[in-house]
Amino acid sequence: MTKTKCPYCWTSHRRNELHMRCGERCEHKGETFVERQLKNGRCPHGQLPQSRRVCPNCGRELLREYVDSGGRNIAVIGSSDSGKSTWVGVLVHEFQRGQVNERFVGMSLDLLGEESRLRYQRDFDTPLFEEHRPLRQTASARVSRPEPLMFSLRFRRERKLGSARVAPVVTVFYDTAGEDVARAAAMDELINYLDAAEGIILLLDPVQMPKVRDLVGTNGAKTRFTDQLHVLNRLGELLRERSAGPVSRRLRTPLAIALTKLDLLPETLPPASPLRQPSRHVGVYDEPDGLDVHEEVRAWLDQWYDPAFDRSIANTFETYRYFGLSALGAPPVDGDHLAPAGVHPYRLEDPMLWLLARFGAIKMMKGKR
Ligand SMILES: Nc1nc2c(ncn2[C@@H]2O[C@H](COP(=O)(O)OP(=O)(O)OP(=O)(O)O)[C@@H](O)[C@H]2O)c(=O)[nH]1
Ligand SMILES: [Mg+2]
Ligand SMILES: [Zn+2]
Ligand SMILES: [Zn+2]
Repeated sequence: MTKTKCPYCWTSHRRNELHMRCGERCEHKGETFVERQLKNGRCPHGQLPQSRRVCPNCGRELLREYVDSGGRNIAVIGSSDSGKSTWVGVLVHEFQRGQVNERFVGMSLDLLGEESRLRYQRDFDTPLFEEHRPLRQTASARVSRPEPLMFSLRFRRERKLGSARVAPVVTVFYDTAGEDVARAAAMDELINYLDAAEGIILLLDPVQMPKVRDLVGTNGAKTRFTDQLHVLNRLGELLRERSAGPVSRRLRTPLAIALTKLDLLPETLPPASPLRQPSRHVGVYDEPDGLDVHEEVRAWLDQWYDPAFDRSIANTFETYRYFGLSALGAPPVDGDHLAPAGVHPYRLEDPMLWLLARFGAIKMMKGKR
């Protein structure tokens, strides 16, 4: 029987272990009981319960769409300032009404629940697309747990007899604070969260790599600097502690590793680089394009960062893929203003499309065109 992972506290529960809550008319209003205590659709006190299921561990309500579809959790991690929040913020926008939306006909993205909608509006959409300013640093999980951003994605599949809509993929994003990933103690707190993830997206900030910094300078920006190799090793260590199998086995969770802020790096990319071309994922995930980029970024990391990085990943993860992207398309003017031309991402969606293809939500096109 499939289990439901609570998107708030990351514990797993069987479907019939989920709780329900007594309704308005019950004198025990607000109390919870195990779903199987339900008799003829009524709570143990004989009244109509609230319809939403409740997590037995943390007591928070689970959205029906999440429970029914078995939501996929995607963890977004990376060192401070690597661009995690900006990536999430622009991604949702692109899937809703940007270029990605145009390239996947019939696709729709809906934020699920009031909390996700309000938070996306307040923390992502308003600053980036209305006030045209960079995002603020994400609060540490020591202060508050990373709150999930939940949305459902629907794709239309072309069939011989017309098209059919397929079941939605409910996705939950956790945008962690980079400062937590750097601190070992805080990272331990993130372990449940990483353990619950069905896909991990690790963002790498090129500006935090010494050779790149010498080349592009820091534009006067404050230099927060974390060893990204350390982040990766720590991630592998923590996931391994949890996995049941022998320690030598590589981890199964698919890992997408994306180099961010490509707009700062044109000099480091050869003229024929696939990273200078727009992505070819139109209606499907184009695997040859994905592999071209993968090899390119691997070589780039060897040259500009550290060959130990790829070795470390290959030793730790069974399935991984490199990406290169820019969420903003151009560097911000300063801490309060994005580039005047606005937000023009490129290859931003690639890691997400790769995971969706692995989840079977979109088709993967394997052959050459
Ligand atoms: N040039 C460029 N800068 C970017 C891009 N994406 C993000 N940035 C900048 O990088 C800085 C960090 O971005 P955030 O999205 O806040 O990074 P974060 O990983 O969420 O940081 P924490 O919340 O501290 O962990 C901000 O100043 C962004 O404006 C990009 O695509 N290009
Ligand atoms: Mg952030
Ligand atoms: Zn009751
Ligand atoms: Zn919970």
